[in-house]
Amino acid sequence: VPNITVDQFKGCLLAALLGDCIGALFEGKQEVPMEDLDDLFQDLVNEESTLDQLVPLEYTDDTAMLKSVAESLIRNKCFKATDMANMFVSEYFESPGRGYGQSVVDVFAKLKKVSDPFQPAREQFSGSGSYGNGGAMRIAPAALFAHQNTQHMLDIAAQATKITHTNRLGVHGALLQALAVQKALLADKRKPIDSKTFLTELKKEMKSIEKDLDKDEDESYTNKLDKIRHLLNDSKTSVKDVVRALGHGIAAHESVPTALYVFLRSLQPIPGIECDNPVSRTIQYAIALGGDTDTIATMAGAIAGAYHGLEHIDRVLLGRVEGKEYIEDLAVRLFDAVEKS
Ligand code: 8NA
Ligand code: MG
Ligand code: MG
Ligand code: MG
Repeated sequence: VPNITVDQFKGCLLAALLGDCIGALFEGKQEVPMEDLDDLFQDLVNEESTLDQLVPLEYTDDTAMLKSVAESLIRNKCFKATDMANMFVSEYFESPGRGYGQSVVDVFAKLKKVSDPFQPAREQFSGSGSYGNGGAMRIAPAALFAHQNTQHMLDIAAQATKITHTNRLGVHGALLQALAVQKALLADKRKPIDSKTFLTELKKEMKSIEKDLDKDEDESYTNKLDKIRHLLNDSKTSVKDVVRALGHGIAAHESVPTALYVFLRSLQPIPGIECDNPVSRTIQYAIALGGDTDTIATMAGAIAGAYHGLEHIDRVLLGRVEGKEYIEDLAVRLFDAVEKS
């Protein structure tokens, strides 16, 4: 059994924070020029740079909701739907300007009035539920909290997602993200990650989660995992290839597999990215893909941070973002809650 450390919890949540805050500078841009982005990152990691007027970079909905997931699990030592829903609602109404999805705000308004915390989410999109990536973007604390028991983790992750997202694609996207964070956390650090094995094991889990799906359903996460493997096999894979094959949008199925690909690709150097810190590289590459940059960078960051740990969080980069002390303390309290749960 691997020895999981509090520094991995810190790495996970701090890298998620970095991805959100830096990614938010580019959210919605269809293309992000590699060279400009590399110049920005060189500046951001340079203590002497004159970027001070730009900082602190503010976090968005991704981190705001992640905070609530973590705080609710810490306080209750288990998942409590009403409590987590209340946390989402009060966080949103205290700070509504953090770039929430267009439709999820209707859920928050309705949650104030109903007693069933799952009802408003079920009513979204004429009853089909949201397939946005808002469930997956905030799920890392649930993966850390329940990493010792996969079934328990998947159960908590599904429930935590269904407070706002009930569409199969939204829920299963959060489950894939949780599994990826758990796997990165538990990976043997004495040898490099074998991407093929990593993906094969995730595919086994997702096959079982998607067992009721039509075999040739194109939008299955099982199929996406095969696409990730193909892209990793080709050393000439470009930003455009990745976006074409996996997407970079606000839908869970067009961003969660993308984030996983970004993590695995960023284990090695990437042409056009100067920085050799693997966590910073992960975040930079996620942003280079454009689209929902904050959310893809936060998800890729969470996986990378759980694997690489606090020692690979660039302190200068971290100095530029809002909420770093709070998130580091949150990681400590989440780690303590695991030991007591
Ligand atoms: P959400 O649940 O409001 O979903 C986001 C959007 O996805 C909706 O507004 C719809 O346009 C679309 N959508 C989701 N489900 C369906 C469906 N069943 N049928 C048709 N359309 C659907 O919000 P969320 O919490 O999932 O957030 C997702 C993303 O939006 C996050 O990146 C978040 O940061 C936010 N956001 C994104 C951008 C951007 O430009 N990429 C900008 C601001 C906010
Ligand atoms: Mg956001
Ligand atoms: Mg946003
Ligand atoms: Mg986003």
